[in-house]
Amino acid sequence: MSDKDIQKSYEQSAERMRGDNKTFAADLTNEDYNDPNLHQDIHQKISVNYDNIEKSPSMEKVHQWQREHIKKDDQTKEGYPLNVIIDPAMREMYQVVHHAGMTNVFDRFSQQQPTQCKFCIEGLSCQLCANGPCRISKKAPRGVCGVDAHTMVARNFMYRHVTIGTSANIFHCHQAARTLKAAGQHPESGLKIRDPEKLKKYADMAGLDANQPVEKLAVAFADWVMNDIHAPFHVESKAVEAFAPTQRKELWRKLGLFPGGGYSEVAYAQTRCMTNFTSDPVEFLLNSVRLGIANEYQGLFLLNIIQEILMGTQEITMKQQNMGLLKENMINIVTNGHMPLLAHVAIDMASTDEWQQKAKAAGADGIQILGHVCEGQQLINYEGTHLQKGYGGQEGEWLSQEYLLATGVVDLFMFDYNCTVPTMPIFAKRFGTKLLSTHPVIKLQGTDTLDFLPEKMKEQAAKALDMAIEAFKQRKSENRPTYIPPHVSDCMVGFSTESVKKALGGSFQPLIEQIAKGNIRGIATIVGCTTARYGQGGSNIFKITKGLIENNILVLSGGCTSSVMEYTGLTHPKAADECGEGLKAVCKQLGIPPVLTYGACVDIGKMTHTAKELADALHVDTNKLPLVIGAPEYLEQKAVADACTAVALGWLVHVAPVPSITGSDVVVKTLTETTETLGLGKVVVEMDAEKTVQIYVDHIEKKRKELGLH
Ligand code: XCC
Repeated sequence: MSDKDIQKSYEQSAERMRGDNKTFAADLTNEDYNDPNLHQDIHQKISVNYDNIEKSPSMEKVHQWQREHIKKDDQTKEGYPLNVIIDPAMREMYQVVHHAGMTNVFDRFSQQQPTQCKFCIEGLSCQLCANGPCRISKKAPRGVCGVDAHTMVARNFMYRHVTIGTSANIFHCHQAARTLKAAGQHPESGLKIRDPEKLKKYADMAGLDANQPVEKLAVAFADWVMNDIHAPFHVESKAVEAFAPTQRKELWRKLGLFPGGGYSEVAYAQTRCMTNFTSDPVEFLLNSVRLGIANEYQGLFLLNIIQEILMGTQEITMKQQNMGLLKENMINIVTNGHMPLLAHVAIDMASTDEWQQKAKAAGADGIQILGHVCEGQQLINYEGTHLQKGYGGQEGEWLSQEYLLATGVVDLFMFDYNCTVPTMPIFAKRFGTKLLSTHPVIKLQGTDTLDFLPEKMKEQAAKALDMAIEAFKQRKSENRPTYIPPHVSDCMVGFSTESVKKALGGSFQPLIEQIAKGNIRGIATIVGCTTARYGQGGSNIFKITKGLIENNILVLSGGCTSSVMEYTGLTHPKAADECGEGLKAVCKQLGIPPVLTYGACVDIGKMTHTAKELADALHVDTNKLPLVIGAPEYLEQKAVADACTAVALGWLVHVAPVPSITGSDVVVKTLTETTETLGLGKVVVEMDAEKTVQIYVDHIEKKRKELGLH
């Protein structure tokens, strides 16, 4: 067959499939692609004006405006997106990017309306086999294979959300364990074991000999973790056995939910999703809960422990957040993602006189590394990173990354998985930023990628710093215009099971007493992402959290929600004044804010740990606690896996926007009612902030009653 014949067969297929003899993408232009090589003339074409924007007022006034703004009902389509963007820096930079005509997340959300498909929104579309894609309607109540609406929705839920989210968290844990092993075997790697006591404690719980030399113990514990992750699904997980609450384990065994090795669990679950395999919808949902358990104990929980061993446990302190921390004459490195493993070695190095001198030799005042999204929320919390000279503070949430590059002063943007958007190469090219992926799991078009080699982290970190210095020199030599929005929030950070306990004088008893007295009615963990949706963009998180603290509910946050809490002032001790009387008094007495940031969305592992210790102190199972979980602006698959973790642990979990389950009443009823009757938790979906707060309050009061508290 000649090339011409092959071409012809493609054209004919395209014609058959969509009635046109070329691929659809042939109608798009170079501007519609993210490959930076297609944007040669981007500097001439896109003119950026930093003056033609409405500047945000001082932070104090911004806080006032935010509070008045969310009382009004105007976070919908009219006035979008400036009616949902409540971060003062992002408000400014959105205007810059929008006026320049560059693609950006909020404008893309608008472009996607109203084409977003209602079948997909409800979970009623399937693209698994070649008979499809199938969409369920009254006229066509089954897919071609015969699948009904309930199975389709349940299978989509597990396959598209829970398996991916679970494997991503387990993958993260796996990389952390590799790093811990390298720290034990290769001291020349720049890795340190900053918390050997924690290593001993958890190695001992794992049944290892904790009295061996620390380096050897690190290797043994890392191997133990990796072996458990890689075990078969039909062999019970040792990590779940070692770290999960006793009563929960009994329940999970009874319900057939006790997981085996994490990766194998994901493979098993995905196998069940193949066309014409499992078709019982409830099976998919229970399997999702089982994945939620692996997600926690072979993912979040262990990766948190390992990262604290490497970076040092949290310490409560005041730090700063937002774009105003960028400095025009500094070499600015922003590190993005969720695994600050290379980043923490880079911070160590950037903090040395040697590297600060190199920066000065390049004409800069110095070199600083700032964190962004969840990676940043971890760096701001760990003692081993946030006390360092080369650490510059926290930038923002995932929605702001394109706008961040548009400041023109980010010299290097390095990232691991996830939450680096695909358009970054275009922004990097337009604004002179160097991009560097630090793990091959994430490759962007036209962008350098490092192999993930923990043994070589020192060399790799040096490469990153050198790249940043070169980019800075280039920026200066071209004399490029820049603009840094001057906004900075002061925030109290560093909360974790240990640091909270320490602040309370060594035990959770004082907190339990406040809960028992009713000054604190209960605890809400408000976690996860922010979305670009109408009514969201940070606004929904802020509204709900305000409502909770006014009702004397203490809030723990993690993920991009923490950035929202930071730029709205809720992580400042002054926010105590906005609480109900009981919580206000407790916060004032302890000098803490009513929102305690635990860090990243992956730090949910620490929150569940705190909850477990509270349950232990009260001698009750975890599902008895006056505790609720919420992801008011969930975005991606890990959040859904985390919701399944919460259900496994017996908690009420609220998610918004509504996940794609509303196409099936069996699925909705199972997740929102039946699971609770089994001793598990349940899911709540509600888009209205005030109603959400009421649901939380009612649930907490119900749990208090069951505990005999008034
Ligand atoms: Fe991404 Fe974590 Fe979500 Fe933020 S919270 S949008 S996952 S960066 Ni993790």
